[in-house]
Amino acid sequence: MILPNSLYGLSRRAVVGGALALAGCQRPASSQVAPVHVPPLKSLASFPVGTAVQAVHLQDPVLSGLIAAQASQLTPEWEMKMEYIVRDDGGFRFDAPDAIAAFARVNGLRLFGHTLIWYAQSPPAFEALDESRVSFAEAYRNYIHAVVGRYRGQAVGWDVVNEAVAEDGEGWRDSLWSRRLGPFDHMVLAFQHAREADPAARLFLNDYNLEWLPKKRATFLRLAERLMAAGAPIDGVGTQTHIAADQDPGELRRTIAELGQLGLLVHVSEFDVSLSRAEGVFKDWRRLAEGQAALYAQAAEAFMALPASQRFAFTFWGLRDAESWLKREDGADTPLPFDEFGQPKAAAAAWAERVA
Ligand code: 9MR
Repeated sequence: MILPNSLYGLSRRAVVGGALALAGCQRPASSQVAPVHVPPLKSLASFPVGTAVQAVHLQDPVLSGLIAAQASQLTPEWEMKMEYIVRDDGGFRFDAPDAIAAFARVNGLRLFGHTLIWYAQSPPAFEALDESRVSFAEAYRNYIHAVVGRYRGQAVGWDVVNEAVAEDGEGWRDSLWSRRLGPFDHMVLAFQHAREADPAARLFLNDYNLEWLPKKRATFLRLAERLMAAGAPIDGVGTQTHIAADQDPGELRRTIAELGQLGLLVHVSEFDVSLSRAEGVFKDWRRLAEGQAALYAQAAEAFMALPASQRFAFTFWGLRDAESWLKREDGADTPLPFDEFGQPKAAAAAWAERVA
């Protein structure tokens, strides 16, 4: 199958470049980091244990060793998004996502694609489409076909539409995609195109703050039902679960349970528990760390309470605190299961106890 290499379809230059990029992929060196108190997470869980990764992480032998030892599934943290793949001239680049895919293959890990359509990213090449060469709808389809088609047979699933629900839970977000292709129709189309490109990949609707704002959760659940009713090929729902250490555990459990009631696969897709984001000016870090461990336990328990067949994966948004995106907000935050040296924390132990 020949896949489009730009928004406009195929160009010979892009095809040759893509082949060279693939040939250039090398297996990053790896070494094992033995966790001190907790067995490798993936050896305990009966479901896939995911982590977010960037291609640069895989060049670090210690970090890539930790990833290969602990995780059974990889989600590219940003390099499978439009911001990386779509060049300003409408061409596509795949070197970094290919490197992640190669690492997954070599180490026997699953690959999860993230993310096809996201309100937050509308590359200039899409913005500039004037319909003189291809229609917007055609470019949209070309993109999804190229990206999903490239990892066909390897990626076990995709976040097809990310963060579609409005911040306050009132309806859906406005985006380039909703304006050009319709607020609901652009989502249905995205699922259809992804299915055409890889019939075996499991297709997800993914969102955040579902445990924080019950109204947003309700809108998310209704949207998933509406997509199903419209015949969109949706297989699962993802709850990112970027939570703070003072999150109400009841709402966390309810979120995972209510998602399960849709009967679709459930992915805890970007789990982390921020200490810095907890309310309060004078923070008691020791208590917050205890709250964090308790939430790791609650999340694991709620996930285990789902029917086994619906447990798609539980993905941490990174393994070591040092790599967390939340460090950009507050360098003192420690949201992940492993400390900066790759040693498991109390949070990892609490999680591990509930899934074993
Ligand atoms: O953690 C990701 C960060 O490194 C990227 O710069 C950013 C933009 O691509 O995306 C972050 O991941 C987000 C994810 O893709 C969607 N849910 C929220 C995540 C944290 O912002």
